[in-house]
Amino acid sequence: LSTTRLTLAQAMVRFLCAQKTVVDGETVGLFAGVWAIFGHGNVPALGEALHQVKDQLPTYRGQNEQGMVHAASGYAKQMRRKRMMVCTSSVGPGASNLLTGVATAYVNRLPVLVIPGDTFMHRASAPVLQEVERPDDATENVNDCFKPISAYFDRFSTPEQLITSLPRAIAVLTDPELCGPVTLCVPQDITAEAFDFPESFFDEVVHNIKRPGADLDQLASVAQMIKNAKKPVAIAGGGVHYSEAVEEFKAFVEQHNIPVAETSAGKGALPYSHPLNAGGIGVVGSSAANEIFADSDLIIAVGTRLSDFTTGSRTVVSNARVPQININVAHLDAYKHSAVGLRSDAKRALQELQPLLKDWKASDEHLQQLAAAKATWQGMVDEAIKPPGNQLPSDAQVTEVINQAADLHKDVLVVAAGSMPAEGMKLWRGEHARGYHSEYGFSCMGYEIAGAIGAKMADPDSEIFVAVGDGTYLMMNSEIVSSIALKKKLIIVVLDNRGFGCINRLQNACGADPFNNLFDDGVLLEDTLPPIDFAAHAAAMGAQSESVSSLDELAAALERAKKADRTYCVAISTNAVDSTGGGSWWQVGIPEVSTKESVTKARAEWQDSGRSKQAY
Ligand SMILES: Cc1ncc(C[n+]2csc(CCOP(=O)(O)OP(=O)(O)O)c2C)c(N)n1
Ligand SMILES: [Mg+2]
Repeated sequence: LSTTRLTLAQAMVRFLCAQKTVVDGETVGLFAGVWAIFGHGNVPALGEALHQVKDQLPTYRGQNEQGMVHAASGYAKQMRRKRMMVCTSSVGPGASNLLTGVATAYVNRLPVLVIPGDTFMHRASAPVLQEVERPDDATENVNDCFKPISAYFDRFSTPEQLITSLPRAIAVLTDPELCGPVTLCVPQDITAEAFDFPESFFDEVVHNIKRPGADLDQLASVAQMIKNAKKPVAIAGGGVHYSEAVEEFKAFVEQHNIPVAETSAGKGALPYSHPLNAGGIGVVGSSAANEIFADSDLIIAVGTRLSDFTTGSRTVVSNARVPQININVAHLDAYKHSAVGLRSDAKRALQELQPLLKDWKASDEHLQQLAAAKATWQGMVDEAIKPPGNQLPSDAQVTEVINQAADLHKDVLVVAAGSMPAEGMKLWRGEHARGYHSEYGFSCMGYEIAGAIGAKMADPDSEIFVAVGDGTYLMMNSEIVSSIALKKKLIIVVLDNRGFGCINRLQNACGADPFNNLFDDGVLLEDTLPPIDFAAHAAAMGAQSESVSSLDELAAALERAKKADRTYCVAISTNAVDSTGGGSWWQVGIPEVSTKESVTKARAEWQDSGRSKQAY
């Protein structure tokens, strides 16, 4: 047996370099790069190993560990999970800073290989700097917090454990069902220890998308259910993209006359202008989609987690109301809502249903209804994007200006938290499948700018527009430095409504007084907080930037931004009041009793009314 003596870190890095994938016919590394913030937990051994392969597997310095994971997630999402990145941190706070990013990746089922440093296995110098030391358990430390948010977790106590662990890690990262962040904790001492690794461990492996197929009887009964329907509707979830089933999905709905609604992760499955595209489904959806779903007799949900924002807290999508088929590769999703599960890769299921459905079509009346519902919705959209007069512009009007600036056949809009995931869902008019990049699984404030760097790495020829609220910008903006350093140009639009606008609206809808959300309502200061100069802030980190005070100025600024050769930030004051309608009911927890009448009224009128439409 031929062997080679390597440290754990060297062997790990060499193994990662040997993993390949095929993108557009070209064999490339499965791992496109490493995000690293070094400290004593990872610089001596892993730093040394990464330096040796820096031309093959580049290492990038992040500014915040959470931001690094968002960047890696953004890359994997935009690459449709075919390529991915690694994130490594030191021990202690470096590791715990990764956690929010890892949770975001976990919820979004995105592959990220996370390598936090870990404290010494041998414990000769325990406790070490940054160790979380417990009186009751010597084996537990901060890295155990990764367990519930990792798709696979390991912590090495000998270097040869890599030989069994790394193939399992890769199998999870490349599995369509199990996919999520993998955490491999590398204790400071063990990472530096050597072992005689078999040469064959480093043989090249090419990974492809795995396409498990459906049970044949189940496929036949699902086809029969569809043929029995008169007014079926389909949901396109993120799984349609990850399965690369966009073409098959389009052919399926076109051949059978099936109206489509998209989830936040699924948007782009059909071009915005496609006649069968009813828009977004559920809480951030369009009136057209919600209306056509309410009148449907079968829901075919493809590749969706069926979160409350998609299902309207199970009032729009609920098989208590109408039968439902879940086409999903994941067990967890296929059988949700006690629906009829067709457990399969989406592309394969749609291909295999075709010979069973043949020329069957849904009723034409259904399509006429869709056209009418879309016309009503277009009226709401036109109203929402109409120029504002003397008022501050709305998020909707800003979104429309971004639409006009963008090449809708090529460019990308990134959103994640605040008002923009709703406005983007309703109003972004992207015509291509990769144009809408919304992290609306965890809706993590701070994802946007960092995640957008990953999107730019995946789609270098597209302009990446990042729509970010002032709140989210304040929470995490430091990856602007990474975007400048790595020449990953972003166009960042900061919509400054002086606080947490969407939460203030929610608070108001719950019957409460404005409290602790908007700066102008006395957050932080009794009197008014001076305006925050976001443009100056971004400029201080190396971006080009400007503040604009109207939509016309925004349009002109975006033209300058497109011509710029580096990240360009445009800040615009917006109003915190307006939001585009059309969405469905959503369940939140409004107090059952309160001394405030407006609260109990909101409970009765909003909460209880919708509850009656839920199954239980
Ligand atoms: C990390 C994180 N903390 C808290 C929240 C809850 N939350 C959702 S939106 C929001 C306010 C966002 O403010 P801003 O970015 O200014 O957007 P706006 O609502 O004003 O459009 C908050 C606090 C969240 N989604 N993520
Ligand atoms: Mg805001």
